Amino acid sequence: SMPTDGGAVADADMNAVQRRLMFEDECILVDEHDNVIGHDSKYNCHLMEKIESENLLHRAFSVFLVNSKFELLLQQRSATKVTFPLVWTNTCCSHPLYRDSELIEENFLGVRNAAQRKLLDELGIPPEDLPVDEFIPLGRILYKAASDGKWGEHELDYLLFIVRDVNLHPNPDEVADVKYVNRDQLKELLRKADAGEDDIKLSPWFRLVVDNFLPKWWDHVEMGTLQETADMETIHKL
Ligand code: DMA
Ligand code: MN
Repeated sequence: SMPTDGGAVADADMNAVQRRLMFEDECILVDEHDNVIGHDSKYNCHLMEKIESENLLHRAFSVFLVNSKFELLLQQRSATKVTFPLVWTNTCCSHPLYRDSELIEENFLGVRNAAQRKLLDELGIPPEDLPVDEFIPLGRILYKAASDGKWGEHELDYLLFIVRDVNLHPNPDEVADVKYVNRDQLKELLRKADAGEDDIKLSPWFRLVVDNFLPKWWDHVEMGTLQETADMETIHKL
């Protein structure tokens, strides 16, 4: 059936898999300094009205996986995602959940564990192919972005980089398409998105990372000095 509230996904129209995750996933609420202050459902954390009225901010992560040729793996979100359906974005994004294994702050282990869990869920990459120690935390950003009238993001997002050749088995509930891009191919994708060609849309957080960090990361990973660009002290408000 058609959405009834101006394009926003109404509860009754929500895909069953995504609805289940909206209520089962318990996100970690943080303050602007990334201190844990509580928890709330994924549903509440992504309702723009709640975000605004209660100033809800939750912890998230964004993985940037490149293969041994330093090509970046992108995904197109499935049409059934409640927020940002069909947009192209970085390899994998989600939220560490309010559970012991994903709340561990030492060595960013909670966020790394969550990344390993979702790379299996979304892209079918077995955990043994992605040892948690291989994720390189490079920074944290804080941003807000509306998806449509009802849904949006307000996140403190850990940026994780990993260099790895992997086998992919994308999960159609999560992912519509995948592709690797080199620097020129990403430039062409950005141009198309800006020009509105081929219906290409990019996620707002991917765009922020592309504009603020990715060129430098790409320079450094090619030189073998990626670790030098890591800054886990600053929280960049974008
Ligand atoms: C949320 O990603 C995290 C960021 C950085 C946007 P998502 O909407 O893909 O989360 P999930 O896969 O859990 O639905
Ligand atoms: Mn979120």
